[in-house]
Amino acid sequence: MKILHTSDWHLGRSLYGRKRYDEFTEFLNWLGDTVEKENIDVLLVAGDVFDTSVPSNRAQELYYRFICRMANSCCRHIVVIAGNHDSPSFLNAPKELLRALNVFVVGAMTKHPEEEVIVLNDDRRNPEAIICAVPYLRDRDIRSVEPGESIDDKNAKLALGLMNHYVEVCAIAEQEQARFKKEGYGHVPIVAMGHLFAAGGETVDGDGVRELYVGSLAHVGKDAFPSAIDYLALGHLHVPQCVANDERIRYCGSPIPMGYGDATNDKKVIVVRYDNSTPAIEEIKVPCFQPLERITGSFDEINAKIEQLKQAGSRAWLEIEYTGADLMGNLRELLEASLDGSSMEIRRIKNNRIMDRVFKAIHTHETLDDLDVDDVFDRCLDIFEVSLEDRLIITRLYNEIVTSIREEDVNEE
Ligand SMILES: [Mn+2]
Repeated sequence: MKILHTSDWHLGRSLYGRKRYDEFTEFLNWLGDTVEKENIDVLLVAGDVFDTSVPSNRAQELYYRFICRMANSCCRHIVVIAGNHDSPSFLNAPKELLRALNVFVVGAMTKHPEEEVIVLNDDRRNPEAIICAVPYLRDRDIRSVEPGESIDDKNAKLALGLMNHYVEVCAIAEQEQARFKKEGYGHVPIVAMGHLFAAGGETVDGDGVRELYVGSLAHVGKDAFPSAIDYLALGHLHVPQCVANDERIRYCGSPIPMGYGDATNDKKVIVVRYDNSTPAIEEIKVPCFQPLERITGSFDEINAKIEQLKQAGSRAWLEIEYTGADLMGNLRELLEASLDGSSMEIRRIKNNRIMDRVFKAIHTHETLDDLDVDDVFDRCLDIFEVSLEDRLIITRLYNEIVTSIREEDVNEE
């Protein structure tokens, strides 16, 4: 049996206002080809299928078209869990229809943990894997609020709630596993899924990962997961990595870089093969569908780099940071002219000189598009000259509010 683990597609996401449907289309075509070439039996999608809780029709089309392609391929089963960006009720809405195509969707945890345990059968209808499809667990799913709790109390409760849920779901899977053993099926592996921030996880600036919890204490450690799990397919962090050096607890990462800070990382999907009871794990590199280039320097340095990229026939999207000494009000016009005759595009220009000298401390050249909500809040704290000590407390409270707003499922009725 061969399993392919992917996550964090973020279908519908844009980069500085530029839609990225071409990349998503190319990725899903590549993924479909890879599933067929590698003879994948099971596809696991560990959350953040869509970038927003109300995905565009085009993003939905990509998703359903891919599922249809898979339904006619060697891939016998698909399991999809919701991530923190997904609307649980949106993912769940076509659940029963998709079930008919051997696609299992788990949008949210319910009062019935057995609903997260899925037994997959092979061609001869023998059990081949037990999947613990634990979706992203929202604060309100796993934590009861009590008055007068400190932030540390809250975090400890969140981590505990998360651990307990995995224990509960895995216990059901283990019962199934024991039953299969008794019936003579040997060791049927338990493969768990999750969308969470594991302790010590690596993120890079600009990779688009939302801080999930209020502080860092709620990040769960490796020991939060029951030892009966043979492989844990995680989503949420966009840089591929193992948790605490354990090969079997992994983030596959996002298949396309979410921002310039993430552009130099290799993008991957993970293939897990079970011939007997020990898994053989292999990483497959996802090709780069749209190169992103960050250029920093004086006007001449930037131009030299552009010339070099032009010579190489680059079609990169550029993020340019001008650090030269001269004030250049017409920087964009000049750079656009340098790009003439190439298929490169400028996504963003940071003109530090103008910002430093002329509008010192006022961020006149920024528009709201350049900032995210957290940046705006930071600016607000600056303006009110909030002390460092107060800043920490206020920021934590603010993060908690933002998280709860983001976790609200706007489509749910
Ligand atoms: Mn994500």
